[in-house]
Amino acid sequence: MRVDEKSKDQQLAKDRAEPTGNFLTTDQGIRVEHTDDSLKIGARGPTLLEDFHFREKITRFDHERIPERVVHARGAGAHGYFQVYESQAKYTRAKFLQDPSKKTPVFVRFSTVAGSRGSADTARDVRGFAVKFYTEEGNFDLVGNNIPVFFIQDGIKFPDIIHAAKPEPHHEIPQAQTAHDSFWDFVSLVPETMHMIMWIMSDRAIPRSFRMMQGFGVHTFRFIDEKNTARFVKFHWKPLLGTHSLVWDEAQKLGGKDPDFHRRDLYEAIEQGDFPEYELGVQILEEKDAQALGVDLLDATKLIPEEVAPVQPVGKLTLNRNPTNFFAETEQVAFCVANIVPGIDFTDDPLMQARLFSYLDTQLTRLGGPNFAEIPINRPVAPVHNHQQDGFGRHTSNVGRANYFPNSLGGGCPFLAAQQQGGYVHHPEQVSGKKVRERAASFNDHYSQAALFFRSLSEPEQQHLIDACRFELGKVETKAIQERVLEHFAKIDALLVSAVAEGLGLPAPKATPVTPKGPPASKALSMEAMKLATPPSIKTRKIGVLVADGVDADELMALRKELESQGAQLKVIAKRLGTVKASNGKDVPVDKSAMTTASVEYDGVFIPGGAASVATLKKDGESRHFVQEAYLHCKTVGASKDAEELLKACEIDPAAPGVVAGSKAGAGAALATAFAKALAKHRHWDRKDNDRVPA
Ligand code: HDE
Repeated sequence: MRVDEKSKDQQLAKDRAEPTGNFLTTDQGIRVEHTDDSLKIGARGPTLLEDFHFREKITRFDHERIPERVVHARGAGAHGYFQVYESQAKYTRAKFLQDPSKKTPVFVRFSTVAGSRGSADTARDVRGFAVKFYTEEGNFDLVGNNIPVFFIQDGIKFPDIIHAAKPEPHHEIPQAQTAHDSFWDFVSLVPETMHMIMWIMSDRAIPRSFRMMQGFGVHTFRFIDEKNTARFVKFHWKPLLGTHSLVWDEAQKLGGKDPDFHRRDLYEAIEQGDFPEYELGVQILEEKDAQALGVDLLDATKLIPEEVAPVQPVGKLTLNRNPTNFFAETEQVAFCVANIVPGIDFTDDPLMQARLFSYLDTQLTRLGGPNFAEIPINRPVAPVHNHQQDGFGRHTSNVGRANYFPNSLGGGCPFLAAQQQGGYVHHPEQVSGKKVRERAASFNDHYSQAALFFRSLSEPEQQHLIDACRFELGKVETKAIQERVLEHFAKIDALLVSAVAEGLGLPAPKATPVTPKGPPASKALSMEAMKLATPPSIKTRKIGVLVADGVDADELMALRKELESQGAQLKVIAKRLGTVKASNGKDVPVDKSAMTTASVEYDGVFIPGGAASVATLKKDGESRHFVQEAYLHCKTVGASKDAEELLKACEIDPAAPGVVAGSKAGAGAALATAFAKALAKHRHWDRKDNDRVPA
């Protein structure tokens, strides 16, 4: 069958209901003549049970909610397509990885893990990165995260870690955060969590955007080629916009000012045609080489450094369409690790094995029975024929009387497919051994890769990680838990343990850091190091421009021209909506009133000249706060020569890193170019006087 980029959309279109130009009806298609008053005996009399429209409307409302996901409840989705760069036949026979001219439709859902459905997007947390490929051979779900490792090694511990991370059971506090006793109690008692703890305390856990984070399949999978040769594979997604993060203060403020920050960012980018793109890459490991790696590929708390196995580019994912309806698509989508296609297979990773069971199981409750694969967003574009039947919400009306296999009454149909006909054949892995409840000795080293991660970070990244640990553990009330965590940190890194202990006011245990096996550091683990490797870009970045009456419109124009030519967005912010009067008498439209926005919603701030405008802003506390806060968050701050007065009022040195001031950078196009260049650095961590400036 021919599957292309449009296949899934065409299938979904059949279930779309378009109200425009149509009458209001009941669920039975009866046209409704009045929907504002219930049917009564007299205008002030009792309501009648026979009012079917009233009963139906209320009943349907009463049953609108379904259980939220037990984890990853908060999320946002998008449609798109995937295309390989060249055939991957040398590794896999999966059909969607063969033909570079083919676009396979996909649906992606990004999520946080711990918070409930209404929680804030910017909580410190792992992000889910789940991709459903609607391939011609059936659905393949790559249900990954934005962190390449996991907290635990065996899925039997998943309920424990999640119970510990979620709000505590007696008072259901705190929401969407791990800064509480029960989470750290578990962590302190389970050292296999240490590597993931490093990641989750790092800036990775507060991404700038879903469009700017990596994704990982986490587990080791298998690729199977046409000759049935199996190789280990690890999946990676790399965002083409680079990997960027927020700062913690910003993330916390955004939680209140715009709890939908990531959801909105994704939605708006797609609406504006700035389609998020991610490169799929694979690390391929020959089975015979696996032993020599020094880490067990079945241990999901470990990664394979890219220096050991490079990530080979495979293809590109483009997200180009927002869901039509959030509930129908993003909420009802059901990903399952067990959904794989010929050419891809599992491994014995005990975390993965638990997931193979859990997803379908949880969906039976969440989506109300066994027929959720028939919900439009979940339906494969590949044809489905089998003897599964009945149950709540069944849509398919199976034809004929032969609902069993084998049968002769139905002509033996549906019939079996041999491997050559696309039948899924499991990799015939050789296994033998005793039944035991044991952890493999090869899973034992819990500190080496935690140390590798910490040591691979740049100094500012390490400092952020230390601050995050001080924050999280600082909220823990039980001293013994803090002390136990420090004992683990002592085995990771001397700086880490001493700095965190200092913040907690506790004596640092003697550091006995492990020496990481393998490379001493890995560039791919540091976002700062990766930034140096990717061409700097300001594409899709948002710049807040502060103006008042008397602003220099020409400077504003020059800035707009430069930024927009590089794909960034400029938002004019003033005291009130409407327009401000520029110094040349023209009206400048205002995009946002200062009251409805904040510096945390922008990647940089610019103050154009115009003496009257600058004088007004200088007197205005809200404007000064905007500039100071952006500076504190290490964002690019730009000011025309006249506007440097405002910088002075904000105690900002015009010569500080990432401050682009007119007296040095010039005016008009020159200033705009210098500002864009500084913006492309994303943040300027080397500001020495940050603490001096209040935010
Ligand atoms: Fe999940 N996980 N998980 N998980 N997971 C779910 O399935 C589970 C794990 C991930 O946007 C649930 O339909 C177990 C690792 C994502 O809809 C549930 C274990 C990774 C999503 C479940 C893990 C993930 C989920 C809840 C340990 C990264 C959201 C609702 C063995 C590789 C998908 C649902 C979406 C969702 C179980 C560990 C990623 C309960 C038992 C490791 C992205 O089935």
